[in-house]
Amino acid sequence: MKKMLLLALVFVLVFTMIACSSDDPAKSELPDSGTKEEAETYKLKLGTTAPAGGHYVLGLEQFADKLKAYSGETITVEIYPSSQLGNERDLIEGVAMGTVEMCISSTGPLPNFVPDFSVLDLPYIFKSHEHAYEILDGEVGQKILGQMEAKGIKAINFWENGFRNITTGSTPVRTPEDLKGLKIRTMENDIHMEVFNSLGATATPMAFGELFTALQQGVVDGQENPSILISDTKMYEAQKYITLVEYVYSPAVLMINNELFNSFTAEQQEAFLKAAEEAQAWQRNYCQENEAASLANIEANGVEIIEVDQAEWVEATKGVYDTFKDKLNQEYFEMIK
Ligand code: EAX
Repeated sequence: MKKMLLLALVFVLVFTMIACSSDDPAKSELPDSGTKEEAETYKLKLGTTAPAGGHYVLGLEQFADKLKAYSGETITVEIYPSSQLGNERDLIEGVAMGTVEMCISSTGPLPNFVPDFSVLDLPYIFKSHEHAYEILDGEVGQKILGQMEAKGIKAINFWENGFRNITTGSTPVRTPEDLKGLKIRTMENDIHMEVFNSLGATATPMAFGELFTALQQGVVDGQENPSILISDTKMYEAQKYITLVEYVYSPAVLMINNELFNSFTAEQQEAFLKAAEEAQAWQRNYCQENEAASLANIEANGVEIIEVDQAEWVEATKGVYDTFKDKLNQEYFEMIK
């Protein structure tokens, strides 16, 4: 009798196990309608230093629209342009702590959080947009982004800020020597600062939100940024020359608080990543298509365009590599070269 009972028990147990295991994969593959109702709804604040109507914000609007649609309207994003939620360092710290849900920031200040970002800032390390995309979307870029997780940030992907040019107010910069004695605003980035200091200028790090006034008031003689952002922020109103050095490729990283991202359902995470990937492609394409128009707009507003022999600038900035050699991730450096 005991034996029979035991057998029956084993039978029930095995049957239950089979029933459960055959049920599970179907569940995860085909979410039932209940999943959506269970998913929490989110309203995310996203900060950027760049202006409304500009290269980041137009891409972010694409992202917000797609995310809203793909998430079944469970995730909406509110964009706060023009440093309304703080400068890039504040934004990154805010996303790490969860006081700001999301931001997009150029990689300029990121070596202060993850030193391996530095390798991306070396002068003339990227030969073209395509070279940059290949590295950033490949192993090097993805490994560096992954390091942000330890800081509390899920770094999603690289968008475009662009190749950086120099603008000045009263002194035209035609050769590297012309930078001697000029005060040039840079980002809070050791390598960018060293480029200008080593050429005899005084690099003056400053928040982007303070830059326009600083140019107008002559606190600095010039600055460096991609043409598209120079045009978007109307810096031509305070500058007379633009020198097309393209000395650094400036990527931007889309970020979200890591814990917040992990609180999304699997479907919401998938929707989020899909929206981010599509918006990234849209935004890079927008930047490339509007590069020439931005430069034309700068010129139309009274700024002289100065073309340079970039080989001369490559040579003049070579010393920066030696200064930072020991601080760079050698493996990534070799992979980019
Ligand atoms: O991310 O600070 C800068 O010069 C950046 O290019 C800007 O914040 C865009």
